Amino acid sequence: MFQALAFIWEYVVQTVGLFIAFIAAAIFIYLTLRKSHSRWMTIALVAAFLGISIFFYVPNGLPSFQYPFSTTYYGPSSTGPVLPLSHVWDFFTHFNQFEQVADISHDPNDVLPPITRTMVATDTVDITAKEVISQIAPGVYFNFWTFDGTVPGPMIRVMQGDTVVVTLHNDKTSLHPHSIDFHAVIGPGGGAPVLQTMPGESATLTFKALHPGIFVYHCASPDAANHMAHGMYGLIVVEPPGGLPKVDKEYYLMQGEFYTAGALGRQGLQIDDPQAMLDGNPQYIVFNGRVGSWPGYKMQANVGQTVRIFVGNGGVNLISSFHVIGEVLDRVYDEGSLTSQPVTNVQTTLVPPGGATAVEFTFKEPGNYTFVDHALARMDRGAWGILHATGTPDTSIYNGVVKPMAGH
Ligand SMILES: [Cu+2]
Repeated sequence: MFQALAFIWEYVVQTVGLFIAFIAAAIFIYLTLRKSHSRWMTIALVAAFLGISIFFYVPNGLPSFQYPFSTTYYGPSSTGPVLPLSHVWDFFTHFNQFEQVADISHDPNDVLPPITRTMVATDTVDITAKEVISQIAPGVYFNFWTFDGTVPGPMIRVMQGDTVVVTLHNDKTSLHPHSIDFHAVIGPGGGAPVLQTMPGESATLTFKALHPGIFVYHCASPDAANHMAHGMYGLIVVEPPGGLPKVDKEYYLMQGEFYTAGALGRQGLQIDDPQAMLDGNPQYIVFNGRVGSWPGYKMQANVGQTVRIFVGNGGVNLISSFHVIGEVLDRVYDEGSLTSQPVTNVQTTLVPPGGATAVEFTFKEPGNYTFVDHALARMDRGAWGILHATGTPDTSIYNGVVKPMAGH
């Protein structure tokens, strides 16, 4: 509890200041009115003030005991994206038990080996849902809800026809139930009703991977959007028998949004803002859970190497316009389809929320290549990272004097 206060002391100071100012203003207004008006005139003016306040501050009806106080929603879950105030209390009283993760970002180099076999097998997957504290940007703390403690969660890689046995453990320190909806699963809820798991418990789903493709998985515990906006998503790649064409390097990225009550860059522990999520106005738009400028990705390749980037979008609201600055994507597995012919020679490709793709290209020049959501204002909200290529320059394809502090 006291540790939590250390993260939000700026909010506490701000709230106390506002409270003092409000009381002082109320006394000042009352004394001023009493000096120049009769008692009844004062009461009438105070009533008018209160009435106008209610008109402006309670547009959706009377406040209820939830956070935020006045939010309307029509989703199928009973709670919607709001939290009962008891959950807010539970969060602060349980703050000490949350693991504090130094770097929430799933290492984009952490990709499972490609499928090379042609015979089906049984794959065992164990995932732990865990609620942790980490940083979206330096000094900007957030209560991430994760799969295995990173955003995105682990990449799962199986072959078409495989039987997949997934066990979801919900860590005992969790405050919420969690689940997984695999877009690769054929059956109600993508497996979520089977994998709905209370804190400290486990559940197992067995499914057959019928369709090849690059699929998103995500928590679907009510409110699913709210769980995803806390970081609960990942990719499951179902490869055709024999696997994908061989490349030299593979990377794993997922774009996502964070909706904080504090404005962009506000320091300290950030409380999430369900109304901003409903409105589709995130403060942070990032790859792999945190802003791209810090502490920098370690994605390296050599000139002449062909790279493949698996790109997913956890959303929950925004379509990603994925682009690698200074490259043309030789091949794009559009919509994550691994059975259609890849689209060739592409500048920017769309990755919808709950969708994925893979892009491939061969480095021809050394240097930094910044990948972005090409809705470029989103770079300033964090949506970028760097691929670095080493090797010998080829002046026949790129030549000139490079200026300092130029470019993106
Ligand atoms: Cu969840």
